[in-house]
Amino acid sequence: MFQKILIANRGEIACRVIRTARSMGIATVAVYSDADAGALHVSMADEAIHIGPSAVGESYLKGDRIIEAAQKTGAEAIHPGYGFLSENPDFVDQVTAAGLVFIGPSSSSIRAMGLKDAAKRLMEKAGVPVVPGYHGEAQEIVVLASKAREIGYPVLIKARAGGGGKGMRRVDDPDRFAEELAAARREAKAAFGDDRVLVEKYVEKPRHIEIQVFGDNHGGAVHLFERDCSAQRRHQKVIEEAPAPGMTPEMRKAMTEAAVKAAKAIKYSGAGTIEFIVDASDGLKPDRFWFMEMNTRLQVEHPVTEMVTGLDLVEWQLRVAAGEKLPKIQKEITLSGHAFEARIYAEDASKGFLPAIGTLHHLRFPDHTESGTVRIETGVREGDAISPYYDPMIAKLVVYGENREAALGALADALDHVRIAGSVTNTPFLAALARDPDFASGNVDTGLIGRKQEELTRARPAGASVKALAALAVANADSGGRKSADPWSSLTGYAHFHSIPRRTALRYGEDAVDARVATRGDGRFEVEVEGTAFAFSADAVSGRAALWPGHVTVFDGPSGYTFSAPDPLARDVDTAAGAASLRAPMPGLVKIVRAAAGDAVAKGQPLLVLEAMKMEHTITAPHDGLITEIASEGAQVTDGTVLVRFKEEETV
Ligand code: MV4
Repeated sequence: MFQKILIANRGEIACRVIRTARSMGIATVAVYSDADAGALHVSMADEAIHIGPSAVGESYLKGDRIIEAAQKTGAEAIHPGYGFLSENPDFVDQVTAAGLVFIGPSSSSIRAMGLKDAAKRLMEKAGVPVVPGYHGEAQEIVVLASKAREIGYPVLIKARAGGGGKGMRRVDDPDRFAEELAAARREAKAAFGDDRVLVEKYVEKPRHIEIQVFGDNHGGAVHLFERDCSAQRRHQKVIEEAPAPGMTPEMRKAMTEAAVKAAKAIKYSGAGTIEFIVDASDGLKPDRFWFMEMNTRLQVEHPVTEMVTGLDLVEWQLRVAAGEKLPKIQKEITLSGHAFEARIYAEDASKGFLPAIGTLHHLRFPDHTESGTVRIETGVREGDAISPYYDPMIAKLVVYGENREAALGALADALDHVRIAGSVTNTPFLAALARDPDFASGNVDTGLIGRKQEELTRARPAGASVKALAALAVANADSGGRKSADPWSSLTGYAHFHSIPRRTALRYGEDAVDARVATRGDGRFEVEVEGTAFAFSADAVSGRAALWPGHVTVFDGPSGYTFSAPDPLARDVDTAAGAASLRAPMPGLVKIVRAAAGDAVAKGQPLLVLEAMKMEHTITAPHDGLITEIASEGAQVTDGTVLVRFKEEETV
């Protein structure tokens, strides 16, 4: 077994691999970019090597720097995680040429599965069912159009170098085939540098059921049952589960046998996933599933398989890469219970899933629920900024229950107890999906979210009781309760008499919240808001509100409602800073600076451009003034960082 491995990845998967490596007594080396210098995976590893600037092309995709870091630290093997270089066959060859072990499949396996047409031909030859269609070498339009007619419309044109839904075109009308083919080719050429296509019969309302497979270097190959990943939005998986709802022993036998056959056909080694598309219009039938593609890596959703088999897939990866046989034979691998994984993202589902920005000022997850266990996989800590450089996934919430109903209850309950303040998240959307009747009944297909997106993403406005809780939290903070992060720690310090109602200066979006807070004699609190009086005990709201600089977030089920609340302490600072400085509204990169120290600027004049979450934000002068300091181009800032200082106005 390896003494030391390098993890060529970041975020939750890097933390995940380090955790198992540590449990096996294997030393770990992390690699990190500028933006990840303070990241969790860096602190978890035994050693850490800086590999370059924040942009992935300058760091995590720099295979030579990663190999150099492994050699420098004496790591014998490299775990790629997923994404980045995990399915780059040239990187695998470079690692091997450097005398290191790539923890994953051979470069030939990756190449064999990389082009969808060749992959399908290989699977067909191995006796694995593939979607009826044409995946030959001929690309002339007359040939393709003739094949489309033979297949029967509707058909799907797919880029052979594509994957994950990129470069696909559905054609219902034969008269539009030529123009759709031309468009598909242009898109494929632009995206993959390869405009060759295949044509398939379109499977209506498909389900996505995938089989986890594992091979070793001794000819062994097994399956670890199925996962259903049909709950997708724009080819991004949202909630995954194992086992698949409605799966029958007959169907499972047929799919798992096909998957193992596929793995053996390419002498696959390591963790892999065979993706099938399933026509479930008449239930799950063994003659209605077809090979879609093979993922030659460990997948994001592998934890649901781990939960229902009780196995550690990263441990298996390490053992197989070190030359060991598969740890179990097929009949020793059993399935019990049910698991879900929900991907928690910094994105605003109510605004078209706009990427969100911010700092995770408050980050808490439930550690259990009444009907099942909870497992959190994350690469961030409370206080981390959502990086504008990488996938804004905050955490994977994985739950396990003895059956699907229990697991789904655990999922909904756990989502209701996620507490994240400082950035908008998709948690309300995930909770709505978990509670959707079709999803709950297992009636899931890949179009479900698209069909119901409006109702699943509709934002629920803050109710009066939520506003009352916010007011109470701020009132308490104003009276000096801010010393502790928990706004409730000093509430009990209130004198036990009726206080005079205090107004609170809260804002919710653009609206002022007019609330009055009073202490009642019995140690309870009365809050009046929008004409309604609410009575609270000191601890009735504990754990439901988070105070962070200039804000309070109140949690109501899976939703967090954030109010701006001028922080009494920050107000002093802001007063000084308000006249004299301009702070970053969000974490990001100072991309362009349009002014300099010594410049006299006018209110509204653009001063700099901040790049955050792949968007540019122009920061303008809040008032006329003379600049004394301004951030430099290329500076990486977090929200609240002072970007510009103005000459203090002479006080009379
Ligand atoms: C299909 C299909 C219908 N018919 N192929 C999407 C990404 C890639 N894995 C292949 N995909 C599809 N291939 C035929 N012949 C529908 C999809 C598809 C899909 C498949 C699985 C999961 C989610 C999906 C979302 C949209 C389309």
